[in-house]
Amino acid sequence: MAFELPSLPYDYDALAPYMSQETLEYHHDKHHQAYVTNGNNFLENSGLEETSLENIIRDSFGKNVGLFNNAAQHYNHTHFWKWMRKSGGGDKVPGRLAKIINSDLGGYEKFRADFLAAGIAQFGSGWVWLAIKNGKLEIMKTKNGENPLVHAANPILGVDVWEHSYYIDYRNARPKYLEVFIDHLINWDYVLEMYEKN
Ligand code: MN3
Repeated sequence: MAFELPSLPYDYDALAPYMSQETLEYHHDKHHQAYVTNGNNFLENSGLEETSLENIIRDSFGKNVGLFNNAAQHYNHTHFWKWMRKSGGGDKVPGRLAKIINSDLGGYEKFRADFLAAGIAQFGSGWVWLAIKNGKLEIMKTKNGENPLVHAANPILGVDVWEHSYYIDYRNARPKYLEVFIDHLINWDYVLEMYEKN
């Protein structure tokens, strides 16, 4: 099935001042669109046209680099838009999820510190994740377009640490962008929704 660019689940100015309209216009309309367009070109005659996006990602990993990079980035960004909301973030974690963050990650404050540290430590382009691996929550980081699906895990939250995600609003200050993402943007309801699919 051909990839399609989803609309943003909010207005372009909805996340300001934390993430500007200009960032969302470039990031969604240009970057994500390019992954969709290029991904569709690589998908044609790949033998994976009828497979789900998740399986395309797993099956192309290490075999079809062009298809993998674009399909994974399409998946990552499709969820990334939904992992954010206006007036999100902070410790307003839905009860059930808060309990699991306590038991698996040592509590919200430790999750916040470790997630931030992982994002700062990721060298170059990549993503930082909260994922389920072996039945437990784990913070992971991956390079470029890779995601937990190709590391035997299922993502429930991810943040884009490619420079295109923060350079307009924060220049080179990746730590500031990550703090704002955690404190003001995370859509915990969608994180819970993904958790419950597992
Ligand atoms: Mn991006």
